[in-house]
Amino acid sequence: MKKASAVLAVTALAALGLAACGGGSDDDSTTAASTPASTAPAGGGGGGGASTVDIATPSGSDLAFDQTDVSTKAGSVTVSFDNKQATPHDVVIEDSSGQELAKTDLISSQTVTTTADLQPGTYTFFCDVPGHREAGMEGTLTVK
Ligand SMILES: [Cu+2]
Repeated sequence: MKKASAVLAVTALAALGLAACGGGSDDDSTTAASTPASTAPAGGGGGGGASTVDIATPSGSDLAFDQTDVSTKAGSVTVSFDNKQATPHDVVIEDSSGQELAKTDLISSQTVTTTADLQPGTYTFFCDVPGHREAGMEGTLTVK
């Protein structure tokens, strides 16, 4: 009995020692790996940029978007629309002259995306279900 316990104790200590060593080298590699992952200055790479804008509705039934002011960078812009409500909504992107540039499907309780090629400027996004934009389902999309 006593001997078995001693063996166990030694084994446990050895395991601890190994774990400590392993942990140390893991920490080193983690640090090294995370350094290049830090955000590099984007843009300036010339037009190839793609970005995503998230727009969602609050759960419940308010005729509103969670966001009223979103911004992104010029290029291929994907709008990801998460409608948490059972009420169907969509998202339309319109430029300052009122021209429709992109529109998501009309959905309820799901997420859809649509993509538009956007130049720098100020755009409007809204839900085009009758009455919803007027009720407040509208916001500004700024493209830089
Ligand atoms: Cu709507």
